[in-house]
Amino acid sequence: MKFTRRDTIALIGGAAGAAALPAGLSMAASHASDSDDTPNVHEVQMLNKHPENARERQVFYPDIIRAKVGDTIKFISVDRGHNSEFEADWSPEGGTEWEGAIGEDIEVVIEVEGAYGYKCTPHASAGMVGLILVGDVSGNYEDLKGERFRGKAKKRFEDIFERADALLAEEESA
Ligand SMILES: [Cu+2]
Repeated sequence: MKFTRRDTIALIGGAAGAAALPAGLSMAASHASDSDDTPNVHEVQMLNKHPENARERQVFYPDIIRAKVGDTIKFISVDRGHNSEFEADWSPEGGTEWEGAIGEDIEVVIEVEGAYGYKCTPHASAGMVGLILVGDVSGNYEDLKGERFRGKAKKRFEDIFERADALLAEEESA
């Protein structure tokens, strides 16, 4: 098999790009379409393995969603055995609540702005958690970051918050 120089560059670019992709980068795509008032649908896959890092097991992908009030989050049961459930302690006061059954696809319309940490009920302490940032998150984002998370959720959230901080800082400077 012969590669042209262009093919090679494309391959290298693709591989390097994939390796450098932080979890949840696809949020950039959903975020880009958020500039108007039309409600958007954001898809989150429930997976046994992270698509770009097989060492990361039990994941929501992407694990950060940037949304606005009225947007729909669609949790897709790609691999069996997972669900998505809101967590009152990780949500804004009076925030939208949801609880999917194990193995069920669910659609959630977020009606209250703020930062929402959420979990897969059986795998929360295994680190299967995610973050949805809806509208202005200044009301509870810092509180959420100060929560005490259990097991592997602690490390996952640290990583998630690092990327979310960068995303919010970027928005502020835009
Ligand atoms: Cu799970």
